[in-house]
Amino acid sequence: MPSEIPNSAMQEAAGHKSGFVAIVGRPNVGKSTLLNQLLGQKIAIVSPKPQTTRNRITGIRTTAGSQVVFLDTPGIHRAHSLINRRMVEVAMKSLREVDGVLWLVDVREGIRKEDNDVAATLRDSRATTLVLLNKIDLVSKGKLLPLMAQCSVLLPEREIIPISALKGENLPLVLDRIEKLLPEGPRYYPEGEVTDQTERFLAAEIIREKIFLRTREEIPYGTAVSIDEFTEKEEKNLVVITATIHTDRESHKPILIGKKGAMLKEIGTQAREELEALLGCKIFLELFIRVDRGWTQDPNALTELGL
Ligand SMILES: Nc1nc2c(ncn2[C@@H]2O[C@H](COP(=O)(O)OP(=O)(O)OP(=O)(O)O)[C@@H](O)[C@H]2O)c(=O)[nH]1
Ligand SMILES: [Mg+2]
Repeated sequence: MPSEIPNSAMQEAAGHKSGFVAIVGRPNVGKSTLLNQLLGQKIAIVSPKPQTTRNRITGIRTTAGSQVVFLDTPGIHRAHSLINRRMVEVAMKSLREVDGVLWLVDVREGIRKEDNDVAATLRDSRATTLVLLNKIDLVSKGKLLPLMAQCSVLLPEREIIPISALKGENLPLVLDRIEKLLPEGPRYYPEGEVTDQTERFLAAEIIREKIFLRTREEIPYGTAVSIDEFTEKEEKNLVVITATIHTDRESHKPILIGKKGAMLKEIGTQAREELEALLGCKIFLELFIRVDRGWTQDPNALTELGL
């Protein structure tokens, strides 16, 4: 249980259930999409590219009788670079701290080597694992049976549920099973709190998502976003945000700026519009680009950028 949770949150009626549930799986299987759907609100960024999520993202779902704290995690893969190794560590560490695990497999991709490693960890875990075969909207039902058989060999006696995180298919069943695995426990967070991420972090993530959606090849992977200023001007219902996009190569800078600044402008406009909807106020967003050669391989730079 996180130590910062106040005692006042512990006053609960008997029979109340609560716990922590990690969402894990290979990159791009739909973990963040699932988190957002289970919460009914977007709190984790999503893109068609693998390795979009870099940190552990907390999402809280409160009902009359229960509270689940979901932990969305970076995709687990055989990582070589330092940044990717750190991301995989975040995911593997999350597995040790939870009551339940949602293990996602992309039905089009099936089981790969990396999945065997995770399955081995889950076999020994005290957490209840649900195996979720995701993206069933993309394949015919007949394709599911061999994969289900494979999963039941890898992780015997775990429930396997085919879902579509994107379309919401079978998610009520998943929520029902999560409710059943939760131990009795208090409400850790006040009702209405959906995440413990700061507005600064959310702003940096939303900018990073727009970069992931708009740039190609290695550019998104060499990019990080830091927030330099986040000032609320209450009298004007305005938030002033200044952010820096860090790129690890000089040659990426002109691409991120675009012709006559078009790319940077588009990233900024899209991020601003989403932030305005999220925070319910006007946003003044200014973006800068800085070349930080090799930051993805530099332990200190990674720590500074929250990785
Ligand atoms: N058709 C379909 N697409 C999906 C489904 N779930 C997720 N996707 C898509 O798959 C892509 C990856 O989704 P994410 O939620 O970012 O995946 P992730 O597992 O969080 O990825 P990483 O953070 O990179 O590990 C996005 O383009 C999603 O729209 C699904 O059920 N059906
Ligand atoms: Mg993700």
